[in-house]
Amino acid sequence: MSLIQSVGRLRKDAPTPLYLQLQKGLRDAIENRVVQAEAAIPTERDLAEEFAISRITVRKAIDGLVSEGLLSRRRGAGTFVVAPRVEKNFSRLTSFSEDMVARGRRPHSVWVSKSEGAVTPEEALSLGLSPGTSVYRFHRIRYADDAPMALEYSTVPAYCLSSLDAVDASLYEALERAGHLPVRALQRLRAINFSADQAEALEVAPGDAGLFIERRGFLVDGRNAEFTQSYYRGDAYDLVAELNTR
Ligand code: 16G
Repeated sequence: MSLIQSVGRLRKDAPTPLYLQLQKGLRDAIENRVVQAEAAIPTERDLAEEFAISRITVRKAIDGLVSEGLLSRRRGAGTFVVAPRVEKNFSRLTSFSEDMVARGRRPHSVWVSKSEGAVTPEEALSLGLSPGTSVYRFHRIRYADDAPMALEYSTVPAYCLSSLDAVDASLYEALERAGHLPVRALQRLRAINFSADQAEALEVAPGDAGLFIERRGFLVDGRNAEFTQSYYRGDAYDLVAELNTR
């Protein structure tokens, strides 16, 4: 079904103003995913023609949806459906794949590199490993549906996985299969601005805001299971947590 079909007919004799009728039709279509996130909606001129209403009425309807955060106008390019933010629970130890599935999004990754080697001095310190220990390194761009969400660099001690190729779609699934899923983690977060390379991979503008999250995961016996640095798109996440006084 097209967006226009989904909105249906506007009723000129109804007590509800036309712009509100159009706004509701568009809002319903976006919420029911008749138009996909990041897709362009028809131009104001086309909508006005299609519904036989003035462009001012169309603009008023769209203005409301822009201030609700459902649509965004990009100068010279048109009006687009804003991808909903992913709520990430900051008090639970979950994986990217789990977070996306929980939000009804389809996780997938593009591999930038996979490698195996002896720890570097930095990795030895961040993972608490002796020099010479073997590690696997995974660098991925992580997507929700077709939208890039994060850049991720994970280092995992080789004792946690059977081989470098054990990791396919999800690192945590591979760790779980190997009996080495982290059960506890330390995490820190800070705000960053993306460099030109990072911005290109994440399809945002250089200098746009992002979240840098570092996680160090531990096994039940206290050994290290991962050290991961993630660069999340700032416009894609809401971090939520349940807090108790004690
Ligand atoms: C999350 C974790 C990351 C972990 C990854 C595994 C945060 C801040 N980081 O991105 O540490 O390596 O999930 O995801 O949540 P996967 O199992 O989908 O590969």
